[in-house]
Amino acid sequence: MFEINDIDTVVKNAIEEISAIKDDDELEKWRIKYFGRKGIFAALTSKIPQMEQSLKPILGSKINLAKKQLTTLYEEKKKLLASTTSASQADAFNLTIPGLPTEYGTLHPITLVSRQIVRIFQGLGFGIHTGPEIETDFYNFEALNTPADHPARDMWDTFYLDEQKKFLLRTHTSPVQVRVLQKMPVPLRIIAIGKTFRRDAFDASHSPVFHQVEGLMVGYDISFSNLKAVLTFFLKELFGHSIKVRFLPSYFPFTEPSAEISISCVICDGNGCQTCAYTGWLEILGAGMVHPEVFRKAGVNDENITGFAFGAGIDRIAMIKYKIDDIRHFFSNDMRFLKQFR
Ligand code: FA5
Repeated sequence: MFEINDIDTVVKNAIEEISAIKDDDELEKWRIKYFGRKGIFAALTSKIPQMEQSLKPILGSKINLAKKQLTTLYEEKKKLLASTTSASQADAFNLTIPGLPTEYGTLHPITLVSRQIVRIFQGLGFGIHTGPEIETDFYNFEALNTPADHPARDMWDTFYLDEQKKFLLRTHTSPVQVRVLQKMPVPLRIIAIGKTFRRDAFDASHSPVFHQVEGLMVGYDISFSNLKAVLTFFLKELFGHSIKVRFLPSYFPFTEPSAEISISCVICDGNGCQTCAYTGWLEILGAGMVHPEVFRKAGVNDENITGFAFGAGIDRIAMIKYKIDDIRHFFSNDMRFLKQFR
């Protein structure tokens, strides 16, 4: 039960509360508190039927009066808040406040290294070529002196695209050698950079998708000395002129003779560390003199033409240059990693 005076107390409290209100949210809470379905006025009204008969009309009209008074206050407050908010919004357009910084993207480390390689070879007069990522068996293997029954096919675990094994994802950039020899006149010197694919398990140093740079220089007087000179210059430009470059005999079906080329370890300066497996050397390139069979398959039949070719893994080069211990960082799309390179 309640008394007539209780209504006065409710009104007094409501006026005090509304005058302290500073924003729309508080005002809405106030409205719900007094006028909501479970609000104070609803509660008061619901009690009228239990009141003494003679009091009912007095209480009813007193409640109505109070509601009217508070509704007027509510409307006024609402208008006041609307006008002050737009005034403070006008203040927010302060033209003297410095703007928010623009977020710039960064280049992927593979892109950075690729661009640097392109610059070095452009300086030596090499043209830049590309080839398709989907290749045929002919360009990826057959024309590179690696027929189907050749044991060297085991060097490249291949993603085939059809049951006949005619189409595949190129396992290296070497098929570009054949495509260029077919369409360009000799002498020529080119590099080709792009994605390559192998069914290798994804671990710290292997990715099923990686990047290679291929090089090819062909002419009438190209010898192994040219190969040594060009690749030594390239590696010193890339890693710094204090490194040592080492050539060891190797084997590739499409070059004869073939070489494996290493640089002195840039982490330990050749003294031996975990990165170079305590050998002091890091293997960077495969290379050699173009095999006569590759020239024949590409339709180059002049016996006086010779050339050298090389191929390197760009991901491994980027790992060495930027001291990255896991190739998987390149493919993780982690902004914290990517933002370190500019
Ligand atoms: C080749 O692919 C030859 N085509 C290179 C060549 C070209 C030799 C021209 C002679 C003349 P190899 O299979 O060794 O060679 O691969 C070359 C480089 O690719 C390796 O040294 C390594 O850096 C990189 N590589 C190979 N497999 C992976 C892989 N799964 N993930 C990352 N890098 C790889």
